[in-house]
Amino acid sequence: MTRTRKEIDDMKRALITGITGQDGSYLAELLLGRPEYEVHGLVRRSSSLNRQRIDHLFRHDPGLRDRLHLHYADLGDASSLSMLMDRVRPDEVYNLGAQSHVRVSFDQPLYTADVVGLGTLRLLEAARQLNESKPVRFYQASSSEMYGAAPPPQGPATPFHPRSPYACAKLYAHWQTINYREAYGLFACSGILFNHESPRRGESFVTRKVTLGAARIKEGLQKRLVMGNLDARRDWGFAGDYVRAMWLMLQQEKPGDYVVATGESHSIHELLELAFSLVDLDYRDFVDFDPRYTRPSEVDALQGDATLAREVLGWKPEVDFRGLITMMVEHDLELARREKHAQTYPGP
Ligand code: NDP
Ligand code: GDR
Repeated sequence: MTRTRKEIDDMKRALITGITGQDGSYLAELLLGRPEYEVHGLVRRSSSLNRQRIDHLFRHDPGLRDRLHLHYADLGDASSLSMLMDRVRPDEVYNLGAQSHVRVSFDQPLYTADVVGLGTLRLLEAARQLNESKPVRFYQASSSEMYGAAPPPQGPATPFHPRSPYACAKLYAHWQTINYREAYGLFACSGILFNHESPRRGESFVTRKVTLGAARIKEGLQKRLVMGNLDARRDWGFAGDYVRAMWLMLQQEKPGDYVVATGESHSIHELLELAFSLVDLDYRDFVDFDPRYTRPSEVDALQGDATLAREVLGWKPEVDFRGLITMMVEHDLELARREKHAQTYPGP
């Protein structure tokens, strides 16, 4: 599709770090669904391609393909971020890139601090420099993990008490984002998002591990599911709903920080109960405990208060806990059935 000069001048350019991740893929979809956006994604080099979550955007619709561009860079490499910022000159930057696994952050604390904490600072610096010649808006993916040990419900007035190297690094990035707003007048927002999931969730996070496990056990592809602490409680929403809140934050007149959550909390027991009941099984017959999946310091209970997001952004979640887990189990059943079929198919 050829665009006129005016249409090109009116285009908004968004830069997304973490575009190959769960949230990055939904956010890219949301922005490309709006004709005024051109989307630029930061990807890091790996020995084999890791773009399953965004492949469909390139495959199906040439109109989308023309407005989606990927660039090699890394949050660990400040010069690559400055070059990227200069080349793209984005109107909006969404910083979603991270070593995002809490348990892994105990095994790799320095790497996590570097990518999550300093990586954000590197990107903020590049954005600050661009902001001197053109206004740029910045979204930081902050996390409910920053509340950590603070008892629920957690909202904007709750004091932070991080409980992992990941959470400490996110808190550093959170305060840097606020400081760039206060010190340099950068339009910088921090979204404190509670857990959000989807069929695109990484397989080692608890919801996906459970929905995949239930589906594979049902289809006879797996016998047992080995888990950690089942008493923890989380406020789980749908990632597709949560990226809408990110976008809304950058469309406001003034920058601000918002909690994004459903306000409902469930234990891992309840998650297992629901997922296995959806495939007519009782989880107690299949789940084992292994301390490998516990954390040296745990976040016991999260339940967010998203009043501000509701009142100022007009945001509310569309998918509830049951709807979310049903969506994920159905998706994973389909995957398991395909895998089973591939195993038994005798070939042409
Ligand atoms: P994912 O783990 O699915 O995606 C993380 C993304 O970051 C991937 O695209 C990954 O690339 C990229 N990445 C990792 N390391 C680097 C690096 N050194 N340089 C550049 N990119 C890198 O996370 P989610 O989509 O679930 O989360 C998005 C963001 O929101 C993260 O910052 C996360 O910490 C935060 N968050 C998530 C919540 C949730 O419940 N999902 C809740 C609150 C905050 P690659 O594909 O190459 O690995
Ligand atoms: P979390 O998500 O740590 O909240 O961080 P995760 O799904 O990993 O854990 C949630 C809770 O489940 C318990 N748990 C297990 N977790 C995993 N991964 N595997 C298990 O086998 C298991 N058994 C029990 C955990 O102990 C924990 O209490 C996610 C990430 O997306 C972060 O990037 C994000 O910032 C926060 O959500 C909000």
